[in-house]
Amino acid sequence: MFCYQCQETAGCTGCTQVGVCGKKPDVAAMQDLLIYVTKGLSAVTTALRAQGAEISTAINHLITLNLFITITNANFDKEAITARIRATLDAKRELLAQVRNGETLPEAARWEGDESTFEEKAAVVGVLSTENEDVRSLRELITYGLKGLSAYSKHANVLLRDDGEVDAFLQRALSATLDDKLSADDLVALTLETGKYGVSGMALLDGANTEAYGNPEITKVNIGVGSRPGILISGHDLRDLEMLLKQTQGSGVDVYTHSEMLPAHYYPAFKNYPNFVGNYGNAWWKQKEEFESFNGPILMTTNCIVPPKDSYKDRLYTTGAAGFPRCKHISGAIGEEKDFTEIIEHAKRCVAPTEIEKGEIIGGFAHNQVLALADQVVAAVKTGAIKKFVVMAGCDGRAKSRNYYTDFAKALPKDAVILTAGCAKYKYNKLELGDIGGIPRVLDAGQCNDSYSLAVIALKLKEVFGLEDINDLPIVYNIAWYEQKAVIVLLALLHLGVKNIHLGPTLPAFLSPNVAKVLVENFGIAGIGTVEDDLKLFFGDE
Ligand code: FS2
Ligand code: SF4
Repeated sequence: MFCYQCQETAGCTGCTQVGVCGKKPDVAAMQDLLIYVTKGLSAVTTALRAQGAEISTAINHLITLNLFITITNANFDKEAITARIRATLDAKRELLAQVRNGETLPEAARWEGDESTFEEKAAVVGVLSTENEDVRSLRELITYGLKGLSAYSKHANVLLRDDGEVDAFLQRALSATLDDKLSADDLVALTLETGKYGVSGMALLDGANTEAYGNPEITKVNIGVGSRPGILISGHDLRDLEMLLKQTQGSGVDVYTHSEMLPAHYYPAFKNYPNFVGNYGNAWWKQKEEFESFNGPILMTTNCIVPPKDSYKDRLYTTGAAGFPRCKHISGAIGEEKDFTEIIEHAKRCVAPTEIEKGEIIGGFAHNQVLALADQVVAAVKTGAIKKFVVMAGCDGRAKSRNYYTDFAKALPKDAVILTAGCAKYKYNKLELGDIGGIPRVLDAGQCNDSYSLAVIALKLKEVFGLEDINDLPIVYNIAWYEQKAVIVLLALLHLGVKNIHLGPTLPAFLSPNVAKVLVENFGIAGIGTVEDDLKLFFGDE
C-alpha cells in the first residue's frame, strides 16, 4: 500500500505497511481502485456533458459518495468499498455505450473487471502509478481537495440541495487527473479552480444547513451528563442528527454530540428537543477512552473513526459514508427516513454516561451571528481593544506536536481573538481565555465546512474598513490540518486571495519540493515554528 493523504502519514512520507489510522493494505487497495474507477466514470460523464447530455443526480451522488468514502478515517469496510466499485463499473458501462469515440477515453474509463481481478488491478493504479513526482503531487492535491468538496456536497445533497456546476467541475477535474497531456502549469491552474468550487460547495452547504435548521446563534453547550441512558452522535451529518432526535422523542433516551457534531447545538431547530443534552468528550482521536466511558451506543455519521476497542465495538454503529467491519451499518438513501430503532433500543439497555467533564462551552459564531455583532466588533477594532484576529480553524489529531496550538492560544496577547471552525478547536475551547468587552476570545463558527463563515466575516470586515485587499485586514491564519476536508478549505482560502497561511503541525507529505515552492512563492504558505517565534512573526515584539 501507499497512502500519504493525511497529516499523520508514517514518517511524514507515506504509510506503506499499514495506515497510522488503522487502514489495512487490503482496504487501502480497494480504496485506490474505487478512486480509479470513479475517475474513469467521471471521464465518461465529462465526455457526455461535452456531447450535450445531462447527467443524472443519481450518478452525481454516486461519484461524491465514492470520494467521501475514501477520506481518512471514514470507511474501513472492505466489503462495502468493493460493492461501490461494482456499482460504479455497472453505472459506467451503461454510460460509456452512449459516448461517441469512447475508445479515445483514458484507460480508467474503459477498464472492466470482475471481483477476482480487483486486487491485481488495484496494485497498479494507486498514487505511485504517476511517475513524475510533481505531476503526482498536483494530481493528489487536486484529488484530495475534491474528496473534501465531495464531503461537503454530500451533506448538502442529504438536505436535498444540489449544485450541478459543482458536480460537473468535480467530475471534470477528477477526469483531468487521468490526462497525461496536462502540464504542471495546467494542473496548478486546476488546483486553484478547485478552490473556487470549494467556495461554491461550502456556500451550498451553508445555505442548505441554515435553510433547514436556522442560522447558528450564540449558545452555551453543556459538557456534563444527565442520569438517563444516551446515544452519542459523531461526524458531520446534521440530517442524521435530525432524524435521530425525532425518533428518540419520548423514548427515555438522551442524545449527546461528539467532536464535529458539537456545532449542531448552535442551530435553533435542534434547541427544540428536550433530550438533546450536550456535548460529550473531545476531538475524534480521544474516542477510545471516551466511547468506553459513554456507556451507550455511538452513531458515526462520517469520519473520524478510530478502529474501536472490543469493549465497545458492539455499541458502535455507522451510517452514510462511514463504515467499519462488523459494526452495524444503518442504511438509508437520500430523501429516505433512516430507521434508528435498533440504536435506541440498544441505548435503553445501557447505563447513563459516566461524567468526564462539567460545565459549558460557548459557540455559534457563524457569519450571521458575527455580522449581527458587527458594530461591536468593528468598534473594538477601531478603539484598539481587539488588535488581531487569529484564524485557527482546521483539524485536531493525535500528534504531540499539536500541543503547539494549546500553547499558542494560551500565549496570545490578550487583545487577540481566535476565529475557529472544525475539530481544531478542542485544543483550546475549554481554556479560560476570557472576553474583550463581552466578545469571547474564542469565536467558534462551527464545523470545518463553516470555515466558509470565517471567509464571509473576513470579506465583510474588508468592506466595512474600506480595504482593497483581504490581506490588509488585521487577520492572521494559523491553520491545523489533518484530513482532506482541510485541503479544500485551504484551496478555498487561496482562491479568495488569502496569503501567508501557516499550516501545521507539518506540511503535507504529498507536496513535492517543487509544488511546495509554488505555494510558498505565490501564496506565502509556511509551516509553523515555535510558539515564541510564531508570536513574534504574527505580532512583532509588542
Ligand atoms: Fe476533525 Fe475529522 Fe471536520 Fe475533519 S473530526 S479531522 O473529519 O473534517 O474536522
Ligand atoms: Fe496513512 Fe493517513 Fe493514509 Fe491512513 S489516511 S493510511 S494514516 S496517510
